Amino acid sequence: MTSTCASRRTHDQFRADVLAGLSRPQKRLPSKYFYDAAGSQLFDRITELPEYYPTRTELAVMREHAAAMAARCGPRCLLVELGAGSLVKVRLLLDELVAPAGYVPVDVSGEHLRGAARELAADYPGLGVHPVVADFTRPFELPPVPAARRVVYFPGSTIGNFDPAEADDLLGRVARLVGPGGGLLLGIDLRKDTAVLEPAYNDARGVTAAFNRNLLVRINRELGADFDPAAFRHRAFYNHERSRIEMHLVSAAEQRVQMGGATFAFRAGESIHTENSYKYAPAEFAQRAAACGLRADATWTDANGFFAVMHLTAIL
Ligand code: AVJ
Repeated sequence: MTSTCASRRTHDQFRADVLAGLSRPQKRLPSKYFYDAAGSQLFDRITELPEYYPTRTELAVMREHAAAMAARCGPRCLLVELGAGSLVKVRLLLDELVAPAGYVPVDVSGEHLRGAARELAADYPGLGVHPVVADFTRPFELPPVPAARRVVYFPGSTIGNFDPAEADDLLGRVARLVGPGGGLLLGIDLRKDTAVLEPAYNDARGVTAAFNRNLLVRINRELGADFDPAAFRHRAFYNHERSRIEMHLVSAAEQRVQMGGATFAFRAGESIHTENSYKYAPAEFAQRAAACGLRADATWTDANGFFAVMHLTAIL
């Protein structure tokens, strides 16, 4: 039972999630599966697009306020990053931290994680780097590294991809993971004009459309489905009522898709909901976090108020 290897378990979970998602009245697929090798490359291209403001704005906020953020983290902290991303942002923080006790990147992709950890360790001699291969949307344990304080770093506004109940659950688990007095440094994308939001997810070059469709390409390759990605149209719009960008793949025609023994029928115009990207107001987010055991005590934003990095402290 415990001998099943991690990649096998991940694969089985992927299959189960896809089957369950496509069996619902409103078909859906979890956005965490966007990031295979091709999807990660497409996401990197998205971050460079003129319309996609979040990454460059967050980087600007980090560059300007890294010293203040590091001061909040305090000396000898153990920095735990959820998702081992590009490593650019965490370097800005590491450059300012006073005698960090260690760096723990947590990521599902063991390969990506080890590569990133090695790269970072080479540039920060003396820093203990302890990668943990885990799906951070589920409970995981930290290596027993002595530290003055544990701080979780969760950049990129990935929290926005969680539904409110899932986000609350994650916030609660982070509070328990860092313990009373521990911290969370979090990137969140803020509410703004639809005229700014919608183009960010409907870029002129069609990179976001390719990123969205790549999920079908991945399902074909890894789960043996027979999706025709070209028969699905990319659609992204801002849902005001729920303060979120929704991404869908809309079937251009009536069609059937096979996967394993199962068949999924699509009406013309029927969609698969592939992602939510929630946008928050800082005060509202702080209120939600407080109910999950985290008190917001510092917020840094850009001049436009497009993006915020928030520091929160776990309370008893
Ligand atoms: C930054 C990874 C959270 O919601 O903006 C980009 C991913 N989806 N374009 C976001 C994404 C479509 C994304 N994250």
